[in-house]
Amino acid sequence: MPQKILIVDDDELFRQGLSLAFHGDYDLYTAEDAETALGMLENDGPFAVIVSDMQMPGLSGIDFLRKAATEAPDTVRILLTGYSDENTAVRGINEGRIFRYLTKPCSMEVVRAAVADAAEEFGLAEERARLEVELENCAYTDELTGIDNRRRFFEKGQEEYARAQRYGRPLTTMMLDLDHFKQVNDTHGHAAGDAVIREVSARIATRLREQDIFGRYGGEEFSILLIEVGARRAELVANRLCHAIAEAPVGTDAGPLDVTISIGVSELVSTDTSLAQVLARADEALYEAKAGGRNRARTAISNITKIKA
Ligand code: GH3
Ligand code: MG
Ligand code: MG
Repeated sequence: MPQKILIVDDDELFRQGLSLAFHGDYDLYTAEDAETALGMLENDGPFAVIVSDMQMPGLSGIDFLRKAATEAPDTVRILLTGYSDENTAVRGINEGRIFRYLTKPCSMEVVRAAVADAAEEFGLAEERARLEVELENCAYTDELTGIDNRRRFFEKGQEEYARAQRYGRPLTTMMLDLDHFKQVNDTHGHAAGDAVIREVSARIATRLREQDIFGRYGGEEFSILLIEVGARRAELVANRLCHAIAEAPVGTDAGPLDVTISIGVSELVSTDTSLAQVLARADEALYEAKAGGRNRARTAISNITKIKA
């Protein structure tokens, strides 16, 4: 898709000249005054580049570009000035954060070159922003399953932990671990093991609510934070999750495999001093679930007074 360029100039001949010069290279918009251009910024953007004349009836080019810098900060701005305007232009260049200014009269070739540079600058900034988002996703997302990684789980979990503690709200953690998973790898290969981890993760994710926090804690272990949920309800959820994994075999390239998980559940209590402490109890309960025969959930018993829901 060609980049959008907005030309703002009250000189009709100049606008027509640029329209001809740019024809086919860009998606060109022209406006004869700043007010019209502001409307276009709002309705037709995003624009890669704005080229604005300085002297126009109504809002001046400087004031227009200053507004544009606020309303469309990513759009790269070029100012056209007359020789006599150069002193005033300095103010505009600072205030409107101008990429380049051109002194009129100037040839279409000069404008073309400046717009090409500005459009490239816009493209690079876009690419940088895209990479930043990608990098952030990489840092927070588990590659195999696409769910939150351990780091992200703790970041989000920490906030919820603090909120629940402060307001005395219920909060429950779960630790989940695949049963006899080493055998899956040993018998069917690592790729089949990966497919199992992905499918288990997907089945769990679809059974949680939007507000719950679900992360891959490590290898074949997952962790969950149920927001505004106490141990009693969490137990029901945990049993449902065990069932959701055990009820149907997981399809892999090595054929359908029967898989089960064990879950430890632990509720926040008022004497807890960290999320890690709540998770540690869930981990102990998980070991009880394993010892009790696997494919089941166990809840940590706490003698401490529970937070009321
Ligand atoms: P238990 O029922 O007691 O949990 O037994 P287990 O075999 O599941 O537990 P163990 O901790 O002995 O083995 C876990 C295995 O999980 C060992 C490891 O190679 C495997 N594993 C960890 N991460 C991955 C992964 O990302 N992909 C695959 N395919 N395997 C993994
Ligand atoms: Mg295991
Ligand atoms: Mg394990």
